[in-house]
Amino acid sequence: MTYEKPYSYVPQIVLITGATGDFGRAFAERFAALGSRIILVGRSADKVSKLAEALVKTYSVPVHACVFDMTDKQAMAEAINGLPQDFASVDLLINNAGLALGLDPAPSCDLEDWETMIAVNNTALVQMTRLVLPGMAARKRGHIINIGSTAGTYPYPGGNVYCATKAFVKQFSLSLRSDLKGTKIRVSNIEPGMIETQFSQVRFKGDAEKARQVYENTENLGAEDVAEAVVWCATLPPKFNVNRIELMPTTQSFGSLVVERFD
Ligand code: 8X3
Repeated sequence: MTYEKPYSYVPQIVLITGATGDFGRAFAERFAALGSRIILVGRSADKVSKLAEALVKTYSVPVHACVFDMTDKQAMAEAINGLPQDFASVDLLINNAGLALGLDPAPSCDLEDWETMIAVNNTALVQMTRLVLPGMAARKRGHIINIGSTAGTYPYPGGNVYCATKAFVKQFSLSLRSDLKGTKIRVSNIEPGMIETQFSQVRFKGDAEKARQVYENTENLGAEDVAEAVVWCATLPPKFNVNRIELMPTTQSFGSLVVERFD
């Protein structure tokens, strides 16, 4: 029996959306450490260029910075279609950009929050995927890693549209696998549960105290733990496709279904 070493495959060009968030930075660091060329996509020119500089300095890898808002379809198309030649053959796309906004019950929550979540978590994700796929298919090489969520499987009060967007990401990932038979392109959906990041600050719109309470008095996972799962999937030999990984802190588990009781 032969044993294949970990990291038997290293993606050469890795494109990461939401690159300056906690997950994005953790992914960028791990792939840069493996020697991959990195394409960073973020909204803030300042944050993207600072991260690019840090990666170049620490890991001596080529980094290309793309600055656009994920909801700007035209800017996205221009940036991806105009990638410099030495970054153009993306072989790992990490669709990481995404967010949760609000935790109010459906009848009272903000419709614009719903629209933003759908625009970023779903519409932008499919647009980015569609831009990158033809090149991967022509090269018969590529991997799309979507960052889903346990929320795509397990609903919770106030999760409403956020949960629905992540269910979309799960099914889109699985459906892509059907379409991509014969192309050698891999697709994986990584589905983290509660992870201590800026996620809750964003969800609670800057309410630091509410965000802090989500992670208090327990043992949390961090972005680097999710990066571990992403790197594992991406560095398996190309014959090995991980469809889904659902992960959560050991301290998080399931509650029972609830029943409405009448007085
Ligand atoms: C994050 C997981 O449960 O906080 O996607 O919505 S949860």
